[in-house]
Amino acid sequence: VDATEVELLSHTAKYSCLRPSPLVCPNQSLVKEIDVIRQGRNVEGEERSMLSYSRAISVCSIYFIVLYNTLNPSRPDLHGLPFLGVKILSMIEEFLKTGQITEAQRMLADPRFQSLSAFITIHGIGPHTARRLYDLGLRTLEELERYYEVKPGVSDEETMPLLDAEASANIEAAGEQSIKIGLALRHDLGQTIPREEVEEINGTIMRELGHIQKGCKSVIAGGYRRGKPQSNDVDIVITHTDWNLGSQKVKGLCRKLVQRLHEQDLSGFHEHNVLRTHHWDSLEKALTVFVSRHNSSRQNVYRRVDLIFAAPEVFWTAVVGWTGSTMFERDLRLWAKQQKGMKFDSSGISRRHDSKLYHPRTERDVFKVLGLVYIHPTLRNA
Ligand code: DCP
Ligand code: MG
Repeated sequence: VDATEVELLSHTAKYSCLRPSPLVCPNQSLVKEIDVIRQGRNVEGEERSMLSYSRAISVCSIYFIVLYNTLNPSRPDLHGLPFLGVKILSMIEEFLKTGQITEAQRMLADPRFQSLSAFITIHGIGPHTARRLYDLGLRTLEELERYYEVKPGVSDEETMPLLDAEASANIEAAGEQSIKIGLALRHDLGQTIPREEVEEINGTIMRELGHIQKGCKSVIAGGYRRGKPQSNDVDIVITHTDWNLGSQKVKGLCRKLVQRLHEQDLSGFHEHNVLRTHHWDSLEKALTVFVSRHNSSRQNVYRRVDLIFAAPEVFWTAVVGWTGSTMFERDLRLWAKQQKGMKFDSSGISRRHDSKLYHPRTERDVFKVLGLVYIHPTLRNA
């Protein structure tokens, strides 16, 4: 990388949706160390600071060689790179000298950090709830189990009734229920899902959907689509192949499918989007816990599966919105707003001044409408 190239990068690369970011970064150990500090900010609810570290990680993932040069006086001065402030640069310097960052090591040894990090691994527990539980004096997952009166591995419907529209009337209760499920199934939900099984789950779900509505299609989005060998959950975006009538055909399908999966004993628990207090788009979706029978030698495994239903005219927007990464999505939104006067989210693209809607017919069209060069899903690991 020569000086002009760096100049170019530093000016255009503010938005991660302009940068091809591979899954495996050239210096994983540095990123891992910075990520500890990011996690520390996350569990403490320091969102601005967390975002700075996320951005630094994202930049480091593709610029490691450039960074290295930064610290070598015989190379050009590269302090102009985006999102690498004095503090983070000095941490990187420390890492390159010693293989560690003091602040990260301090954090890893901090009991509060350990408890909060453990708590947020549970589905249904975010940083805010984690701190509330910690303030109640709870320190370990076993203590959480006792607090919520959850018996590990026990997840039958007698102890945990289905989350449905009625439960949603009480967000508080629904949140608690979600945590109980997360705790009871924590050993299953804590395991990652191999690609092969992700594909099998998609196959099963689309087969069941075919019994309700013919002519649907799906794309598996999320980390799977970005090439991750193992996923924490499965994100499936579904639409109908009929461009003109698909919109009507997709309407209400979400509830029907979840109902059917439940009748077939394929779905243990589910939440509808009404339950989501922090939902960021208006698509019909179900956040389910799917009963996966992938490995015949093993028992059923519970897997988190998100089903997202989109009308054909917003299908590719939804696919792009659910492919991630989270940083890539954030910058897509920012780019659209700041540079194009447009609004992008998973449920659609519109022009701000006159609310004109765009209906891209392919994924490349989504990028074109936003004035972006197409980036392959496997290079969206910002
Ligand atoms: N997403 C988003 N904003 C959120 C949550 C998700 O933009 N608040 C998008 C970006 C994510 C994608 O949806 O990449 C799927 O979210 P996941 O949480 O499932 O994350 P991944 O699929 O990327 O990784 P994994 O499921 O393996 O943890
Ligand atoms: Mg996912």
